[in-house]
Amino acid sequence: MDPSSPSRPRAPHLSHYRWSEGAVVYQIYPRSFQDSNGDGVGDLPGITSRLDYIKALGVNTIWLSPFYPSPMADFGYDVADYCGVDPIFGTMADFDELLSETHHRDMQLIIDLVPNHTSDEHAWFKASRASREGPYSDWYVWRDAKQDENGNRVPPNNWLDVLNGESAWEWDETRQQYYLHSFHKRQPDLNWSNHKVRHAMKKVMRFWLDKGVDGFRVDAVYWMSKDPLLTDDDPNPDYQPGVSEPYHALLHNNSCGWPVVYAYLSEMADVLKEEAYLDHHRFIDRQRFMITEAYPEHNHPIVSYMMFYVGMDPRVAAPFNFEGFELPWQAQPWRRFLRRFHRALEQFSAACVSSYAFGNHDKPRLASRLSREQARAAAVMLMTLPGMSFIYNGDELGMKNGVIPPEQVQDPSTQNGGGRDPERTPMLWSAERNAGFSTAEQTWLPVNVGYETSNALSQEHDPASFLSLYRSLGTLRNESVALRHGSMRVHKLEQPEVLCYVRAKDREHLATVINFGDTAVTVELPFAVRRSVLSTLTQEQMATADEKRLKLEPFEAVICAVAPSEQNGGPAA
Ligand SMILES: [Ca+2]
Repeated sequence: MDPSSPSRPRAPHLSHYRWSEGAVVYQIYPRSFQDSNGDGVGDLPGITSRLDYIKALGVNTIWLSPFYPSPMADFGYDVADYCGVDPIFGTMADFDELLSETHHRDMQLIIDLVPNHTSDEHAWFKASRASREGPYSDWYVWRDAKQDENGNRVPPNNWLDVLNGESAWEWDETRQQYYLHSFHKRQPDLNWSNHKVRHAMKKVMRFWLDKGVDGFRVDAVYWMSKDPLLTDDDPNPDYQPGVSEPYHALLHNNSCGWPVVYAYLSEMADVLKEEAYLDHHRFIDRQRFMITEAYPEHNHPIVSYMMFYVGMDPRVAAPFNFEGFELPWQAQPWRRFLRRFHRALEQFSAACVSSYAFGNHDKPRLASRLSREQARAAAVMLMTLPGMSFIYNGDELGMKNGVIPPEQVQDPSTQNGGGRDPERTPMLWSAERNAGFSTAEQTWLPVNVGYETSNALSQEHDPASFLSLYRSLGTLRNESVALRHGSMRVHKLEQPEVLCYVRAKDREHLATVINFGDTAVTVELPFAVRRSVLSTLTQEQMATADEKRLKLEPFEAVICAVAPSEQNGGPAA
């Protein structure tokens, strides 16, 4: 493929579905995926060299975490140039090659957009801190100092930074003012109430859309909008000093999440619908899409998620759903959530695309949060729920948190009991040096122990491995119109520890049944089982179908084809 030509025009598909519906999305943390030049850090050519592996998982969309020029104070989430490639990851030609090769394999590529803040090395911030008068003076959140009773300089209010729970304000000697940083002090917050900032960010979106990217994952959106009067946050009555993270001393009711954020986001989403990006509008499966990162408000998660549809066209945007991290691994809370959430989406619009994730670069590994059997059942749930299913790189191998010696800690965040390095360790490709990730003497984070016996290569040939399970699930999801585009109906069974839901489209009805309990159980389903399709246990132990009765081993998850009935959204058999 010629990397200099925009790679977007591809053989048009005659599908009337959008690619986002039922997508299998694979999140790549570029630093840790594949190093191609032996410097111990993953890079874009490394990713390109692994595209066939990704495709074989049944993935149809890749999400790349940031690869932009950055001083790496927060490993790329501190962007110094939104329209470039950091030399550590390669060149723009490497990006073009990756995009082109991704499209060549009929996969989409979405990229991380970090709109809330830039690096302190971004040209906008350099200009903004240089003068209170210049054209960029109001692009960031600047305020004069306050004075305490002794006349000492103090920050404008009590807001805290997310990464360390210290003051979110940093004094700047040049401007003789404080600037706001909701995250690291080297990540100053952009002033989104300035329309020039919004205009500039939409230009960034067009730069990448013109190259042919299929959409964006939008980072940390809650912080884009805060109280313009900068009122103090309220104290958190549940805060336990010395036990809770310092950031949770306050409720953050004014420092983030003001409703104007939904107007900003719908303004961004409108870019995806501009004429230039609907060039294949006859084929809606080419529609660009963006997904926003925001963890829900604890007491009302469904309200939290639905707020993102205010003023939003659900054909081009959706909020991330983080219940895969928020909910305990129990049948009852999941049953309740799934029933209520999908009813709310259906009522809003048939065009809504939900999204599920059980792992990402900010949260402890799935296989460390749960047991091996539970993590396999979670994989079945992830890949049979509606909407977009996000797999974090390495979770398909059952990778666990790495152990980071104190002298090798990289993450600037001290939250979550010592930072996010454990979930960011290098991919385990093979039994070779550094697990095949890199030929360097030392990799940027240490490689997990045990890779000699369990890695992508060894798991490929083991039918009981995580990789084999994920590949089967990916293939199943791609081949199943019910899993990709079907309705969702949650059933309540006699056994409270068993979750059951049916995805149905046309004549295809697939039930997912998960035993959350640690004892074997026989359940009576409200419909007849036709055949078992997949189980988290090996073939020999597979649940046996017996009309409406199904036997499940402890922690087993099964998928089975069932007879259409009124109960599961189909015509009575
Ligand atoms: Ca490298």
